[in-house]
Amino acid sequence: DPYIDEPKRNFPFIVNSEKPFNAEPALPFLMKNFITPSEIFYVRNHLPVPLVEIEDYKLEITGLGVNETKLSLDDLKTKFPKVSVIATIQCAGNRRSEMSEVKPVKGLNWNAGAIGNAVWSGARLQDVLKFCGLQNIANINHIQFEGLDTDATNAPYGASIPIEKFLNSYSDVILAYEMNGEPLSRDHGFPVRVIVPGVVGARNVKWLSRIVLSENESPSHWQQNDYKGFSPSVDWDTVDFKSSIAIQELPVISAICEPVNNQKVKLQNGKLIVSGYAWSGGGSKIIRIDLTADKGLKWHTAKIIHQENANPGRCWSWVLWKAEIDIDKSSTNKVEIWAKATDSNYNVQPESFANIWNLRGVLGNAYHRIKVYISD
Ligand code: MTE
Ligand code: MO
Repeated sequence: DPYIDEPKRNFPFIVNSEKPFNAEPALPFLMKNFITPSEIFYVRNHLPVPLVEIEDYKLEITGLGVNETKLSLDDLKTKFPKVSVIATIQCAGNRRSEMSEVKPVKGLNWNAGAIGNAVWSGARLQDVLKFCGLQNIANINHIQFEGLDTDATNAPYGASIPIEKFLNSYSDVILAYEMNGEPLSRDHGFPVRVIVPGVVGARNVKWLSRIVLSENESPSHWQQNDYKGFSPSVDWDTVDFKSSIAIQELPVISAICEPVNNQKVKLQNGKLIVSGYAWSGGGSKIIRIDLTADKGLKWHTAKIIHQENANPGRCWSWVLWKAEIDIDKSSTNKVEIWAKATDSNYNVQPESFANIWNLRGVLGNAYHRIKVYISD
C-alpha cells in the first residue's frame, strides 16, 4: 500500500477521497475567518504524501541560466530574507459539484470549500534564482516545479508557471516553509512548497524537490493533459489536450457560505442575512458582490467586511462579504438566492453552468445559486 506513510489526520469536515486524501471544510466554518486556520484548509493530494527526513532534504535548482544548486531547508531560511504573503489558493475543481448537476464530469466532487486564504512565509523565488546565478533569461520561457510525490511509474507531480511571474517583483512568488506562522504540515507540503499568488492551486507545488528553468512547460500529466478548459461540446471521445492551454490565473468567483443550500432560515426584520466569499485570480481586486432573491429583478450589493488594502494587480486574498436582502414573504416560503462578483477588470461571473460546462469540471465560476426555506 503506497499510502501507509500518510499523516495522522482528524480533518473535521467533508472528506472527498481517502487515498489520495482530499477534503474540504463546511462553508459556514470556512467563512468564520479571513485567514483560514490550517486545520480546516482544504487538502488536495493527487498521490501519497511523501515522508521527508529533514536532514536529507535538498531543493535542487537546475536548467537554463543557473548554476546547478542544492539548498537545504536551513539554507532557505538563512540565506534569504523571510517574506510573508497573504494569498488565497483555490483548486480549479472548486464548485465542481454544481457543474456536474448539468451533466456528469470527471473529478472529485468538490463543493465550494476547495479554497482558503493563508499567510505563507518563505524565500522569494527571485532571491533564490538570483543566488543561483540567474542573469540571462534568454530562451527561458517557463519555470518548472517538481514534487517529491510520485505516481506508479515513478513520475513526480509537476507543474510550471511562465517566466513572467519571476520577472515581475510584484507577483510575490515565494518558496514557502511556513503556513500561518508554523512549519507547513505534511498535507500542505512540508517542508517547502511554491506559492504563486493568483494562480490555480495546481501550480502551487507541494513537497518541492526541483526547480527547472526551461524553454518548455512542465512535461507532467497535470500540466499537459489535465487542468485545462474546453468547450461544453467537447467530450472524452473528441478531446485533444494539446488544443487548449494550461490554466494559470483563475477567473472571478464567489460563493454563498451562509445559509447553505436547502437550509431553513428565519428573517431578521424582514431581511435575509447572507454571507460568503469572493476572489479573483491574477491579483485582480473584487470591487462588488451583487445578490438577488428574485432572479435578477432587483440586485442588492453586499457589504465587503474584510478586504486586503492593495492595488488591483496585487490583491491576492479573497474578500468576505455580507448582505441583508429584503424578502417578500407573502408569495412563497421558498427563495432562491443568486450571488455574482465583479473584479477590477470588470470581469463578472457567467450566469449558468450549462454554458461553461467542461468535461473535467474545472473553472466552475457561474453565479452561485442556493435555495432556502423561510420559517417563522
Ligand atoms: N503539489 C504536489 N506535489 N502534489 C499534489 O498533488 N496538488 C495541487 C497543488 N500542489 C498537488 C500539489 C493542487 S491541484 C492543489 S489545488 C493544491 O496543491 C492544494 O493545496 P493544499 O492541499 O495545500 O490546499
Ligand atoms: Mo487542484
